[in-house]
Amino acid sequence: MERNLLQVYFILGSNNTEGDPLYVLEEALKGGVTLFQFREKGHSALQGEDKKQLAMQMKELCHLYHVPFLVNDDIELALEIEADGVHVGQDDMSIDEVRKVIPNNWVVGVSSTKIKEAVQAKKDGADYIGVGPIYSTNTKEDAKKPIGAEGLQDIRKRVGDLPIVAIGGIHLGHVIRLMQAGADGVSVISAISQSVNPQTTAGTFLNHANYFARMQ
Ligand code: TZP
Ligand code: MG
Repeated sequence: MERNLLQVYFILGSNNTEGDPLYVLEEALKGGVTLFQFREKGHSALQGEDKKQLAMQMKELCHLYHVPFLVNDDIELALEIEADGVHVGQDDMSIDEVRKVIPNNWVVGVSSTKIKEAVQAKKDGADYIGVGPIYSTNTKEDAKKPIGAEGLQDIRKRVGDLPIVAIGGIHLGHVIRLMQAGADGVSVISAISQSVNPQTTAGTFLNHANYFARMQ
């Protein structure tokens, strides 16, 4: 995959904002997020037809702004609504199983907290890995222990040029440090979804990522 897509990777589900998730998403898209993942999980998560309707509307919005739309975990839903890819965790379907049922050109991402998981994901042919949690987060209830920028750096050393996006507790002030540690970009939920101005926040994330790129 084009690694620049990972620069500002926004993730959102209906319970990550008190507002209208479609409004938050469109603001974030206007601000310049580069990739989007629909992650409908946890407390009061939508299911069935409601989940599908929201996903379809989000996909349409993303495509309006030429941003690829990925689905977390739910391969069936991703196929039904013709997403652009999927993201799976360590406890979800294996990459092999996923690849068997999805179109060739889809992006497949895998979560990795440890070196071993990251190395395995690379072997299995993941397009990118989501590495974290980097910092502590209140967004994911069952999040593992944070690995810090050092943990990210250790993983980068072991996976060559595999595209990496850092995730977990990330705010604007972390971007440069995490890209120095080897991330191609940052993945955030609350920093954008809980922002009073998601558009400005997304735009500032992109400025930070671009600033780092220019310094290379
Ligand atoms: N995986 C590891 S941490 C996390 C996920 C989905 C939550 C990230 O949310 P936030 O609000 O950016 O910390
Ligand atoms: Mg999962």
